Amino acid sequence: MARKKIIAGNWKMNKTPSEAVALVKELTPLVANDDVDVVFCVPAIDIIPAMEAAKGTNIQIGAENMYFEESGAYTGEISPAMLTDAGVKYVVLGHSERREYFAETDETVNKKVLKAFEHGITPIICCGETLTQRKQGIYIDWIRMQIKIAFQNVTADQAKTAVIAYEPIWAIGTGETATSDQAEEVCAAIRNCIKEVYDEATAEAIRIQYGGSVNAGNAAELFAKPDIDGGLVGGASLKADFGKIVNYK
Ligand code: G2H
Repeated sequence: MARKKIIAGNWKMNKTPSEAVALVKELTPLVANDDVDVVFCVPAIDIIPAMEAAKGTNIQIGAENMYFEESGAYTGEISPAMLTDAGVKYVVLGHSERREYFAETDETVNKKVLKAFEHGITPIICCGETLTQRKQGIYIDWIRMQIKIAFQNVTADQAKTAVIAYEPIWAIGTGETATSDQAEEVCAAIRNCIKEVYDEATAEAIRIQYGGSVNAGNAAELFAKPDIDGGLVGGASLKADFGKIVNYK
């Protein structure tokens, strides 16, 4: 069965609540495409106003992070129940910026992945290598390790519904995109890793995005690759270009 593409914006730390509403309204007619799942992953404070603005459209609102505990004395964190109560269905987990600036590890990503599934939230699990790791030729090994740890104790039925975002760190926000062949090589290796950990059916069902300077000019070539099921888009998701990415065909 063909996998439905999923194209998600990752707004990062951009847009105030009123700006978020304006951007959702501006992009709504441009991203109206039911052939793909369209998700806007927005800052926590923007979730409710963005959700309101997206009501009745094909846009789904996601979060950019979530904590792995249910509730309690974790100042500044947001819980899975807070997200589900607001209607959130997707959460980005383990983005390289969270790993770099907020000390996230493969182990905390795994805890968050398990908690997201427990609450019926689909995790968009990020992985990716540094330029040094790529040059050293260890990038596939590195990503396989990230995937294996992120999926520890995740069942095959859960894994089938997950989204993985392959984001080479050297291509994030740099304007330097991986070539479609480089991206496909890693996405295929990720699918193979999922097949080894689970089975063929799980590997065929799971959706794998590419992320890293995706734009209106390179989306079609990237998304045409057999193992790339869409994209996680940063900078270009904040402007009208996102409409062109969603309608890449
Ligand atoms: C990678 C990506 C979105 P950008 O972080 O997750 O951002 O498209 O700006 O490289």
